[in-house]
Parts: sequence; C-alpha cells; structure tokens
Amino acid sequence: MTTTSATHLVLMPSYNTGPRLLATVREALAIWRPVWVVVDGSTDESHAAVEQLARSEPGLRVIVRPRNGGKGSAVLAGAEEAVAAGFTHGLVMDADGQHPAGRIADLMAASAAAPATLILGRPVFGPEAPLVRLQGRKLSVALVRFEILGAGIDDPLFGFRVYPLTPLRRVLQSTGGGRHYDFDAEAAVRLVWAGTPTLNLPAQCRYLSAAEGGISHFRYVRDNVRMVWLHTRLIATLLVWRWPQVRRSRLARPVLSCDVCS
Ligand SMILES: Nc1nc2c(ncn2[C@@H]2O[C@H](COP(=O)(O)OP(=O)(O)O)[C@@H](O)[C@H]2O)c(=O)[nH]1
Ligand SMILES: [Mg+2]
Repeated sequence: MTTTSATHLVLMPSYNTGPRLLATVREALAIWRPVWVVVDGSTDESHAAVEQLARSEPGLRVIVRPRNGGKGSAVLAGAEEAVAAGFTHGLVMDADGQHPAGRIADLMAASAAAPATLILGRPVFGPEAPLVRLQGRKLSVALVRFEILGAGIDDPLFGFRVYPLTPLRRVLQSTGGGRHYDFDAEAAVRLVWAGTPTLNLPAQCRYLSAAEGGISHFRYVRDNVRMVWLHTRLIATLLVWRWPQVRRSRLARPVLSCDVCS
C-alpha cells in the first residue's frame, strides 16, 4: 500500500544512473508519495523515461538541473524546493537501487515519531559488497566518531536517511563543503554539532552487478582526496573553536531507541 504524505517526501538525487533510475523510482512510488527526483546535469537521458512517467503520475516530480553540481548540491536544491512547497522532512535515497525501498515506510514512521531527529540507515551488506569499500568505511566511521565525540552516527557514508529539512538547509548553507560525495558525512556531523538527535536503523545495502544495471560514479582518487579534505576541515573546525560547544551538546544528546527497528 502506498502512503501519501504532505510533510515527508522521498528525494532522489540522480546523475547518469541509466535504466536503474526508472526501476528505483517505481519501487519508491509503490511505497511512498511524493517522490522527487533531482536530475543533476545528467547526460545519459536516463531521466526521459521518468519525466514521461511524471506526466501521468502526480506523486512524482522531476527537477532537472542543467549542470552537474554533485550529490550534495542536488539534495540541497531539492530540499530548498521541498521546504518552499511545505514539506518538513525528506528521505534521501540513491537512484541506483542500492537502498531498500521496502524500508522507506519504517524510516518515515521513525521520523514522524521524532521529528527533530535525523534518522540514519545503518547498512547491512550482502556478500557481494566490495571489500575495498567495506574497509574504507572503517576509517570514516572512526574519524566521525572522533568528530562528534562519541557514538551517534553508525555509518557516515550510507545515504539512506530522513533529514529534518530546515536544519539540513541551515547546516549546508553554513559551509561551502558537502556538495559532492562529502555530503553524507558532512551533513550528519554538522547536524549532530547543531544538537540534532540521531537514530540509526538497519537497512540492506545492495551492490548491483553491471549486468543488473549497477553503476557508480565514485572515483577512488578524486573522491578519496575529497574525503581526506572533508575530515581535515571538520577536525580543524572541531579543535580550533567547536570543541566546548560540541562537548556540551554531546553531554545533552538523548539516546533514542525505537520499536520500528527490525
Ligand atoms: N545529483 C547527483 N547525484 C549524484 C552525483 N554523483 C552521484 N550521485 C547520486 O548519488 C547516489 C550515489 O552515487 P553512486 O555513484 O551510486 O555512489 P556509490 O553508491 O557510493 O558508488 C546515486 O543516486 C547517484 O545518482 C552527482 O554528481 N550529482
Ligand atoms: Mg550507488
């Protein structure tokens, strides 16, 4: 059964996603409406089929940005429009089928029950997950734990999340970073710094083979350099002037539990 919401929407950034885009949009629409796709200067025409579907599907909106600006800037553009349209929360999910549409309703329910909270997916990987990506995460997890002075963000790289949109806009507008692949980690850390409570819920993360339409635009050198720069900036900011305030909000941070976890 599909839920239609006036407060919570699905936001899907997409860049040259190929045929998986239409399939992922259909999977999300089967669970939730509205679904907004932010096409970020794609050149592969993958959005043509989704635009076609939007003509007969009022729960679907396609925002096309003429130039590629990166995942974070696409999410921010979608968030701005969503707030202007009266939405308060956005579930961000990848357009390529890696995130489980079947968990949308549970994450949305958790968000509705705790509207000030950032709801984070905690990835459950299958045997097909590349070892190099799993190993790489461990360093990010450790760095982010240091940056927020403790627990709260189980996986800083997994982008399947429900954001309270106004705090998200505020923290992104406060920095020029977080516009590309650094978005997921930077947004989560800055939201925690701003005092946002977090709740981590398990969600399957699939790695699709090329034959299944799996596609990634992650470039190991370019994007790892970006991640090194991100953590350098965050740690420098923490040490130079954020430490006392982050420590105070750390001590005040509630520990949440949830009955919709499974
Ligand atoms: N809007 C936008 N989305 C992007 C960009 N790069 C990646 N994405 C989207 O971000 C999500 C994650 O990217 P992906 O390449 O699958 O990264 P991976 O899953 O970490 O390998 C997908 O939904 C992509 O379509 C970009 O430059 N702009
Ligand atoms: Mg992906």
